[in-house]
Order: sequence, then structure tokens, then C-alpha cells
Amino acid sequence: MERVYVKDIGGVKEETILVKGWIHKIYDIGKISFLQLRDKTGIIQLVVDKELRDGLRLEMSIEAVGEVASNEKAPTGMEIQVKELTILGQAHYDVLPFPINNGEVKAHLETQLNHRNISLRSPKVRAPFKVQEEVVEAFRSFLKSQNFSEIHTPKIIASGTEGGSEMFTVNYFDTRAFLAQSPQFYKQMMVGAGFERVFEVGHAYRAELHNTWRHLNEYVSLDVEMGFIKSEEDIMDMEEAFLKYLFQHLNKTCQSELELYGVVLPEIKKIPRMPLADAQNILLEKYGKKSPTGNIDAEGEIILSQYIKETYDSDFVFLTKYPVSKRPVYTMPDETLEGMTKSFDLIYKGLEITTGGQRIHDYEALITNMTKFGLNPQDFDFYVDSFKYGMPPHGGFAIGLERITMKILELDNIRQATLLPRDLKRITP
Ligand code: AMO
Repeated sequence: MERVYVKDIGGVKEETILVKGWIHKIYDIGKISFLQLRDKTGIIQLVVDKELRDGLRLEMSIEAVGEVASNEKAPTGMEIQVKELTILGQAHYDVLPFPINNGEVKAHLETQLNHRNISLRSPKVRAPFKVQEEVVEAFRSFLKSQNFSEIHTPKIIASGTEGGSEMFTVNYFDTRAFLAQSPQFYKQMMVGAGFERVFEVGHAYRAELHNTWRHLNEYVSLDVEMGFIKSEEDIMDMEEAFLKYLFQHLNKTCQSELELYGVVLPEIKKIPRMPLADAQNILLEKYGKKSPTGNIDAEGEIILSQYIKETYDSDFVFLTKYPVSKRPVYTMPDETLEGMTKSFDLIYKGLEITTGGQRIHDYEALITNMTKFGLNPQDFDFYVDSFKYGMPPHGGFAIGLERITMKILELDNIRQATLLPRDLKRITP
């Protein structure tokens, strides 16, 4: 936030500049002081004399008017010789919870999360959220260019979509409702309702009973669903095209944030697609690592990613052909491979960031599958009903926003990519 005033004093033009921000650092040297002023765009050095310096403390918000001068020693090669200074926001603390003006914030992550308004003032702590903003921006612009419509579906719902017991219950007047684990049923319904191709950026809720580096109880789900597909390959093609677009977009819009984390985003080439069973065999035969039935665990994802990097020079791998028993009821069985589905996961640098696949679109087949899964189709009548009216072959995927941000910047913990995390132990701030 900078404005330049040109004052005309007796025919001589004097240029002054107005800046507003927070006091990042103060160095007192004799009668003058150097202040580093921080705003959203960066840091600039101010030079103030003693009268203006008195009463100033770190993190106060101020505005200052002065003349611009060059100074090789200043962080940006220039500084402002301050003539007027006004305190806009007073400091009301004894000591700051932790220093934020030394590049890295060294405080424990939990302490940083307890004081989120302070930790986020550090440019490095805030950088993941610029990347996240641009991930969402790219998701929207790419999908709109592919003729997808943005939708917003309810988060208070009557029944689960993903199986399992990870649901939060809500008192909904005199009945019990749930928080949506995913917009799964609604995005499928909207494809059938005539939108053909839809996407949603919305919160998803999982009552996971474990606190890990990669799980949240509330996360942002980037959901896609598209109709008139031939197979799950079309879905993987669409996600792959998006990721290529995304990396180009981030290289254009987030250069300084990527540099802060020492990350270089390579051009994405063809992403390998590997049946889950092959991945499990590689883990067992090459690394002696056993996998759980119908899946690979967190450690397996890390080892497999190293193998994929060495063998295919790719940070990504699509794992395909998951067994029916491990996938939700809506997943399309694979007619070419007994007991398997037309679904996939996408692993990126050792972490699952996506699940997707083709869905069952035939009404009779869906009813049969629900019964096989021990579900009563009548409990899902609003969903099942959509399949009576010519539901086209369709499929989709969902990317966890915090997970992809975390992996792009190679952060250690998903909470570093979450503004205000909700986890097993945290419901504030
Ligand atoms: P799934 O349950 O695998 O699939 O979730 C999709 C993606 O969402 C992210 N994710 C999470 N991120 C943080 N914390 C969590 N607790 C968490 N749970 C999931 C992950 C994951 O890959 N309906 C399907 C998607 C589809 O088939 O379209 C679904 O929700 O990045």
C-alpha cells in the first residue's frame, strides 16, 4: 500500500511517499533508528529520528510519510526518510508470544497455531496460503475452460457417502443429521440433472479418531464430476491435464513463495498408471514391505513414491484397480478384472492426494450393489432416484486442498497448510 504525493513548494517539486504496515524490526543506532515496515507485499526500511521513534514497539501498525532514498544496505536497496509517523494500531502485550522477524518462526507448531494471528504475520508462515489461493484459482479457471459448472451443495446431510463411521452428527431440530464427508452423491446427481460437468470447492468433515501429520477433521475438498465418459481413464486424463496447468500457473503466480521454500516445480510429463497389485508386489519384492489387503499404508506410499521417482522420474503415480471390498458402494466394478473396481488413487511425493474413479450409473446395478453392501436403498432414495432417468456413464475425483498444498511446498505437517486447523484436540482459534 504505497502512494506518492508530489508537493509543489515554491515551484520545486518534492516527492514523498505514504506507507502503511506493521513494525517488523527496530534497530536503534544513536539518534536515529531503522524500522523495517512490513505489509502484504513485503518489507521496506524506514529511517526515523528519536522523537518519532519514541513509543514505537514491534508489530504496532503505523503509517509513515517520507522521502525515498537509495541505500545499498537496506533490504530492498532503498529506504524512506520519515517526516511524519502516526500509530494506527497500538500494541497491548508484555512480550510477543514468539519472535516472527527472523525468517524462520522457531516456535513449536502447536504454539504457532495457538497464536495464529501472530504466526501468520511471518511472510514464510503465510506463503502456503498464497499457494493455496492460487491452487483454487487454477482449479476454477482450468475446469471452467473445460466447460465445467461450479456448484455448491449442502454440508448438513441426512446420510453418509463414503462408508465407515467417520461422521460428525448434528442436532437438526428434532432429528439427527451429519456433516458431509464429501459432496459425492450431490455431485453425481448434478451431472445427471443436466449440468454434465461440475466442480465444487467446499469443506468436508471427517471424524477421524487419530491426530496425524496428514489428517484433519475439517478440510477443503476440490471435487470434480463429469458425465458421458468412456472409462476412469478419462477422469485420470482430466486430473493430469489440470495438474500440468496448475504447475504452470504456480510457476507464474507464486515464484517468491516457492523460492521461500526452495521448491522448483518441474514440468509434469505423463503420470504413470499402475495397478494397485503391481505396486504391492514392488513393495514386497524390492523393499520387503507388506501391504494391508487392498491398499498400501502411509509408509508404503512414501517408499513407492521413491521407486516411481527413480524409475519414471515422476513425483506422481496413479494407482488403479482397487478391490470392490475397499471402495464405497457407488464405485463401478471392473468387468475385465474379477473383484476389482474402475477407481484410482493419486499419490504425490509419498502422500495420497486424490481418490477418483468411474461410478455405477445403472439403476438396477446400483440397487444390487447397495444390497450387497448391506445398505437399504430406501435410506438413500433421493440419490437412487436420480438413476431412474437416464443417468449417463460418469465419474470424478477429489483432491484434498491442504494435502496438495503441503506436498507442493514440502511441508512436514498438514496444519502448516491449514489457516485454522480442526483436529482431534483443536477447535480454537
Ligand atoms: P476420499 O475419502 O479418498 O475420497 O477423499 C478424497 C481426498 O480428500 C483428502 N482427504 C483428507 N484430507 C485431510 N484430512 C482428511 N481427514 C482427509 N480425508 C480425505 C485426501 C483424499 O485423497 N468421494 C471421494 C472422491 C471421489 O471419488 O470423487 C472421496 O471423498 O486428499
